[in-house]
Amino acid sequence: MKDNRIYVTKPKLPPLEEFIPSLEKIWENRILTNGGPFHQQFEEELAAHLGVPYVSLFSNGTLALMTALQALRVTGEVITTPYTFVATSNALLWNGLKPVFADVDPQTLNLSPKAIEAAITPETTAILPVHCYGQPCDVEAIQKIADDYNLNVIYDAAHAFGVNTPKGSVLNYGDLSILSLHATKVFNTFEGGAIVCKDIKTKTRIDRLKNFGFVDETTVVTHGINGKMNEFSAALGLLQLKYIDSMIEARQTVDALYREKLAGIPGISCITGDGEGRHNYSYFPILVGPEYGIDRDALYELLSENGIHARRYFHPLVSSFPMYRNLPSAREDNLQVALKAASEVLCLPIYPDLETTTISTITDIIARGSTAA
Ligand code: T4K
Repeated sequence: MKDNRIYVTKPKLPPLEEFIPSLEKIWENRILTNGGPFHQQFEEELAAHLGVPYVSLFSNGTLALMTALQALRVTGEVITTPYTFVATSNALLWNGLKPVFADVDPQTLNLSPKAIEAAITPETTAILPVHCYGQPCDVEAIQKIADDYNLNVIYDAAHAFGVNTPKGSVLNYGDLSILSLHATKVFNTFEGGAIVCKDIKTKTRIDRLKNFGFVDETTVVTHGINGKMNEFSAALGLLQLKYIDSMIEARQTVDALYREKLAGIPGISCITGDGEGRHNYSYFPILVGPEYGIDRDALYELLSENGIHARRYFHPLVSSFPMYRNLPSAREDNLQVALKAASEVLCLPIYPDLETTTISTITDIIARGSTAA
């Protein structure tokens, strides 16, 4: 039976006939993975497209994150946000690191530089911020803290494909940035991820770490893992690069239409960036405040009853999950802004071919909900 529900996202794929020649090449070469020709070409073209020095491709964003922490030999405590997908802090636990949660900024819902500074202890070695919904963190302030306290910065840029500050790609800030190229992201290779780094020495270490630690056929120099991207995903990524600009433009149209139609509904606010640089419109989060007729969960249900499956990204807070909730930094009074956001946020469907009529249906339901109390 066909599922007619509207989901928070719908992956965009290039025309199938354009992908067939790449598939034929893979079938002909029978090089399916382990750094084949598509992998090599995609790494180069992706770095050029993003305006970054080096890219190492991964099979997903989570392995990229876990490997980034290994690449910098991070130890001890890492300051991070509770307002994220659970992969962010799970990557710390997988590396035997202690997450220290700090609160977020009420405007951007990204880690607050002030809260970061207050969380630093003698055990702190790194900061792991997230460019949540693709909105850049306060990268300059975070870099200043990192320099003052001699800390590494690894950005979880899973949402920030193609995002620029006025000074260029947001991925050039910090020591490393990681991307997710998962099906639900702005740019997808089915599953996929990447680490962006600044020098060839670091790239070489990352590339060894993602390939079992191999240097050559018989030499293994480190405790690597298998994080490699396969040729199918790399070939798809290469083709997606042709379409990414138009996909982001189409998302921008959806974003603008939502903002226009939601303006003036009491209690509904949209998260707004600083308007500088280039955004990617990866999510469309709204905050359902106390002045709205019903609470966020009731609006979620109302939309759901009408076939619209919005998502509460990021509720519940990561810090409330069993493996984190006993940490001192997980205390609710330490994370008040994040807690409030998690109780009010609702991410509305956004994808390039979301129809105008569907957007109107969604915003009409939201407008009706405001008088439903
Ligand atoms: N850091 C951050 C900040 C992240 O947000 C993520 C991932 C990561 C790190 C880790 O990166 P990866 O290891 O995943 O590369 C989804 C994604 O699975 C996850 O990648 C993403 N963040 C997270 C925010 O969202 P779920 O559990 O909400 O996905 P799911 O399956 O419920 O999909 C959401 C909706 O998308 C569905 O209702 C239908 C639609 N959909 C989904 C898939 C998979 C499709 O239409 N087609 C599809 O193929 O986690």
